[in-house]
Amino acid sequence: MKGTIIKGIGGFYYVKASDNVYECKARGVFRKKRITPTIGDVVEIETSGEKGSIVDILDRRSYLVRPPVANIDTMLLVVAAAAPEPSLFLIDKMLVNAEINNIHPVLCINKTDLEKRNDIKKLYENAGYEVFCVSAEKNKGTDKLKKYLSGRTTAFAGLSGVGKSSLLSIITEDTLETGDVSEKIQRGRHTTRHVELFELNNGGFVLDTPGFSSLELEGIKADELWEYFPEMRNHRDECRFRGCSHINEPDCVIKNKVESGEIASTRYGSYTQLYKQLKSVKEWEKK
Ligand SMILES: Nc1nc2c(ncn2[C@@H]2O[C@H](COP(=O)(O)OP(=O)(O)OP(=O)(O)O)[C@@H](O)[C@H]2O)c(=O)[nH]1
Ligand SMILES: [Zn+2]
Repeated sequence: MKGTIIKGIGGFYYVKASDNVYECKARGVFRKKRITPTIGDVVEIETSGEKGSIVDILDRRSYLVRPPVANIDTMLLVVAAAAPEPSLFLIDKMLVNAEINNIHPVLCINKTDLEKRNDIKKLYENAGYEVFCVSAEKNKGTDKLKKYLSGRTTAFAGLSGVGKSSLLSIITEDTLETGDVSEKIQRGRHTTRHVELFELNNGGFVLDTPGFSSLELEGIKADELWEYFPEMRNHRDECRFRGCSHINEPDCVIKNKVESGEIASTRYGSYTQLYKQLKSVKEWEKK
C-alpha cells in the first residue's frame, strides 16, 4: 500500500494511507542505502492491523534540508501587512531560497485588515510571482487560498507573528478538530517544534516550517543568483557581455531596466546585497 509520512516520533513513522494512519518502522535496508525516511516521503508499506513497515521510498520531487521534509511543492511565504512590518529584503531572500530547494514560491500577505499593502502585491506580481492577500482574523481571501493549495504539499514559512498558525488553522478547519493545528504547533513552541503534515479535505498537505525564514542562501554561486529572480531570468543573453552578472558590466539590460523602473529598485537592491553575500562566502571558503 502507498502512503505519505506525515510525522515521525521516537523512531516511528506515521504513514497516512487511504483513510488510515499506520505506525510504521523502517526496514533496515534503508540504513544500508543511507537513506532516511523523511516527513513528506511517499512510501510503500506493508501493514498488519494499525502497524506497518516501510519497504520502499519513492523518488523525491524536492528535498528541504532544514527542516527536513520531502516533496514540498509550494512554499507559501507569509508576511504581515503590518505588525510585524514586512522586510522586502527578507521576502526576496526567502523567494530565492525556496527556488534553490526546487520549491515553487508564492507570496501571501496576511493581516490585510490592518493595512492593504497593494504596493507590495503589485511589486511582486510585476516581478512574476503569484500573490494572495488574506486576513486570517476576518477570514478574508482564505477560500481562494484554500482552493489554490488543494492537491499539493505546501510549506508555510515566515517570521514569527505573521499569522502562519492562524492561517493553517483556517485552511485545515474541515479536516481537523478546531484548534488542533494551533495546539500542536503551540505545544512545541519552547522546545524544538516537530514538523507535521496536515491533510486538506480536497487532497494535499500543509505544514509549518519553523526557522526557514532565518536561513542564509546556500548551494548556489553568486553568478547564478540572477536566475532566481524571475524578472531577470526573462532577459537571458540580452546583455552585452556573456555571463553578465548585472553588477558592474556596461550595457547591462538589467541595470537599464532598473533605471527605467521596469525592474523594481528594491528587488535589484536585494539582488546586489545577496550577490555580495554569496561572493564573500565563496572567498571565505577558499581560505
Ligand atoms: N489583525 C490581524 N491579526 C492577526 C491576523 N492573523 C493572525 N493575527 C494575530 O497575529 C498574532 C500571531 O499569529 P500566529 O498565527 O500565532 O503567528 P505565527 O506566524 O504562527 O507565529 P509563530 O508561531 O511565532 O511562528 C496572533 O495574535 C494572531 O491573533 C490577521 O489576519 N489580522
Ligand atoms: Zn547584465
